[in-house]
This record gives sequence, structure tokens and C-alpha cells, in this order.
Amino acid sequence: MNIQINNVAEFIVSCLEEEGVKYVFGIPGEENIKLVRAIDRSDKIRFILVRHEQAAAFMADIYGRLTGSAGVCTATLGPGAINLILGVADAQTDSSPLVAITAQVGLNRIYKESHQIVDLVSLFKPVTKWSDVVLTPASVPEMVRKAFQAAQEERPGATYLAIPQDIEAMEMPEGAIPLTASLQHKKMPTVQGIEAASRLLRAAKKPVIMAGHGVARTGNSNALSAFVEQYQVPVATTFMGKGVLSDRHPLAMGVIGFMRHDYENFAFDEADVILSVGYELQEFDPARINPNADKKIIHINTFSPDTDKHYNADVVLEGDIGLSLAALGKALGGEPLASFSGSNKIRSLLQEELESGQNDARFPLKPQRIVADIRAALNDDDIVLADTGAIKMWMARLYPTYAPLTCLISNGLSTMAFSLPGALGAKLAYPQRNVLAVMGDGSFMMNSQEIETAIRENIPLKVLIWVDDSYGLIKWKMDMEEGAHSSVDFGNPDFVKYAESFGASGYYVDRAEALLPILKQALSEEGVSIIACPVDYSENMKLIEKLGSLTIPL
Ligand SMILES: Cc1ncc(C[n+]2csc(CCOP(=O)(O)OP(=O)(O)O)c2C)c(N)n1
Repeated sequence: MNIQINNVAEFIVSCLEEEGVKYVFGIPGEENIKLVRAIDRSDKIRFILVRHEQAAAFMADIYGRLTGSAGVCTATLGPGAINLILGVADAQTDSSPLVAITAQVGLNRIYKESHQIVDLVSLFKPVTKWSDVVLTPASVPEMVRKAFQAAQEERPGATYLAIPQDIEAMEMPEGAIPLTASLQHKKMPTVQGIEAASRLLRAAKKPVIMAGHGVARTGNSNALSAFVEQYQVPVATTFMGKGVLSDRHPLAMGVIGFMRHDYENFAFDEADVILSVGYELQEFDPARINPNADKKIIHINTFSPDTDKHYNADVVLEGDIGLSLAALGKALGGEPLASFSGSNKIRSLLQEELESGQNDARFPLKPQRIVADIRAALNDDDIVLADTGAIKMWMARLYPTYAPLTCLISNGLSTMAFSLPGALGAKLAYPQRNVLAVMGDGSFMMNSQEIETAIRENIPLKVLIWVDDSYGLIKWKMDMEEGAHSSVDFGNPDFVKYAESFGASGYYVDRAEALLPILKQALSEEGVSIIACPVDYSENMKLIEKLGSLTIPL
């Protein structure tokens, strides 16, 4: 740190530096001025000033999800802290490491009714792994370390630290130094567990693998691919697990967890044993793959699952995912497992859907065409953030994904509007890759103010808006459940003029063939680019009808 440490705020910054923090996202307020000023004087940490604290939390959320190092966001007390909550909860429910630090009223008035006071520790508790307030300068080295340790260790999540205004300005005790992280060792599953899992898999007639977020998060997609290659078991991923087995692999069956019975479900209907790797119950309801609670389940993850009737695992292998797969692979002896050929059929059904969309020249554009063009515009390891809405359903189902953590969604919480700020966090994590936020017009208007942040901070934000003048997913659900819809339609600004008013490039897709060239142009140019693309969501109900009438014995 290139500043002198005189007070708690400056010491906290030296702790953040020790943790390897590169960015802090936030908005200053009267009560955290010293912290923000100290960050500004650090030569290792860049303060990214945002326009809404919610966006700061989403930036930290996605930065943490991609890097495994906690994203850090900060705000003032009361309203600023409360505005952080949605992104903090999103990180927690998607197992992203995040540390939120806010101001709090001073200890001189924290015990009584006073201006802007809210019990922030209690407010953050249900959406974090750990939430506390600093009561004395001497506790700061331990409390900051604890916030990072708890956020980053498996299962990762969010933590919260409140710094009272008077504490922030206090002197640190002489000789205080930041604590360093201790070396963490990977945990092995038990030998008995491995043997039981091996027996179950050898006895299986139709085993299937379900790969979840844990595989991506812990960097174990190679270990999974090696296992799949050796034992020839078809794999469906969760939305969060997209890309852990490349969709080019002949055993990749696509994504499981869609709201209706999708192609992949047929493989699960037939399966007798599910090898579940890195799946978290928060990803989707296991009743979708095990409605009668009669499948044998082997659970591999860094933590044991919560109790669920439809996910009552027969064997739980708790430990490092890569080590577990390697140990299981060894115990199985090397001969491929019994398999069924369903994955090819499922793959060709998905491929057909995408290809027919790709060649559909109608306007407004079919969702399938937009998905195909996004794929065509991006490289294998480029990152797309698919926001919550009907758009997420189309992207999750159809977007072929070739590498882990390259198609990001908000899953546990499924919040709208994370993708635009999230794209800024992603670009800071991977400046060399293209990053594209794909969002509905409803979500875009919830956090579009961060276009200004992107321009000011010189972060090349790229956004594709699917325009339907409506909260499309809710309209879709109302039509499905009620046969009609209401209170879902709205008007929009002229998105091109809107983008230009910030100093960004604005594009409007006025025919189907225009989308791909515009996407390529936007991705290749410097600066911020916003693309508005009208979408034909009459496809939503057609998809449901099609899936509802599907009967494809594998
Ligand atoms: C913050 C938040 N508010 C409300 C919802 C409920 N919700 C889920 S999707 C959706 C509509 C999204 O509309 P839009 O962003 O335009 O995308 P589309 O569905 O049209 O693709 C709503 C209101 C939510 N998930 N998150």
C-alpha cells in the first residue's frame, strides 16, 4: 500500500490488498468516505464508481463467480446498504464468492433510535454465509480475513461486514497487520463411499450423468470429460453447468431443468441411476428428473445435499469433485458402463431446432434465430450473460456452450437485470474475451444507468436487447396458466437514441439478416454498444405445445 496507515479505513484497504482484491464496486456516502478515499489512494485496487448499489453487487457477484476470488462491493449505511441486497442475495444463491462492506452509524448511537439507522447485520444475515459489525479496531484483521475465507471456501457465497462511522476513523492498535490466507487442502471422499458408488454404477442398466454448477465453479470440467470419455455415460448439465462438457461432445445431451418436459427429460425418465456431479438443489427442483423418487442417486459435490424427497441420494461422496471422479474412475476399473444411445437423438433434435431458426428470415426475429446468431458471433470462450425472462429459457435450452462459465445466468434467485452490470464484472475479470449481455427490454430498463459507468470507466460493454415491449416470461406464464394476460405490456424509449445520449453506439435490427453483421460490428468496435432486436415471442407458446406433445422413446 502506498499510503500511510493511520486509521481503520486505511488498514481495511491494506487487508483488501492482502486478499488480492483488484476492484471495489460501489457508491460513497457520508459515512464511508474514509474507506473510499483510502481505496482511491491504493495503487493495487481500482474503485469502480457505479450509478446504483444493486449494480455494484451484481458486478462483484459475476466477478467472483468467474474468478473464484470474492468480488467486493461497498456502500454507505441505510439506503445504500439496502440497495446492495439483491446482488448480495444473488451471489449467495448462486454460490458466488462476494464480500459486501458498508458503513453503519457510529457506536456512539448504534444502540438507540437515530437518523438512517437500520439493523443491517440482521438484514444481511439471511442472504449471506456470515454477517457482522466491527466493534473495535483490534478485530479488523480477523474480521476481514473471515469475510473472505467464508465467502471463498466451498460452498462459496456472500458475506457482509458493517463498519461503524466512528470505528472507520479510529486508529489501529500498534503492530496490527493483515492476516494472510491459510493453505486449503482438497478433501477426499471416503473409500466406502467410492466402493458403494462403483457397485451402484456397475449394476446400472441405464446410468446418466447430471453435471451442475459445482463442476464449473471448481474447475473440474476436464475431470468430468475424462470420466465421460472413459465410461461413455450421456451427460445433461444444469443451466449453471452449461459447457462443463462441450456441446460438441457426442455424449452431451444439453440442459436439464427447463420448465416443461424437454428432450433431455426422456433420458432421465429411462435412467435407473443418476450420477449427479456438482449439482446444487437450488439450481432446479429435482422432482423434474425424479418425479416418483425411485431413481438411485450418487451425489458428488464439495458438500452434502439438503434433504429432499426427490433427491434422497443413495451414496453421498462429499469432497473435491476432481478427486472424487478420479477415485470413482479407478474403482470402476476402466470398462465402459452400460449405456443407451439416447444422446444422439436428443442432440439432433436440438440441432434441428437451432438450424431451422438460423435460416428463418421472418421479422420480428424468432428466438431461435437470435440464439443461433449470438453463437455465430462469439468465440468458444467468449462470455454471454443471459438475463432472466423468456430470453433465459431460449438461451439456456438452445445456446450451444463449449466451455464452462461462458453462458452465465442468475439461477438460484433468477433475478432480472443482473446481466448488464454483470457484464462489466465479467469484462474486468476477462478483458481479452468478448462479453455480451443478452437481456429483455424489461431487464434492460432496470439497470441501463450503468451504461454511463461503462463509458466513464472505459469498459467495453456490449448489450443485445430482445424487444417485445413486455415482461415476456410473465406474459407467457399467464397465457399458459390463465389463457390470457394483463399488466405485462409497456412502452420503450428509442433505444438507439437512448444509447447515443450516453455516448454509446446504438443499433436497431430492422430485418433478420441484419442481426449477425451488427453483432460482429458491435463486438469488434471499441467502446459501448447497445443493440435493440425485436423478437417474436409467439414462439413461446408454440414451444410449450411442442414439448407437451413430445413422445420420443430413446
Ligand atoms: C427483480 C425481479 N423482478 C421481477 C421478476 C419476475 N420476472 C421474471 S421474468 C420477468 C419478465 C422479464 O421481462 P424482460 O426482461 O423484458 O424479458 P422477457 O421475458 O421479455 O424475455 C419478470 C417480471 C424477477 N425475476 N426479478
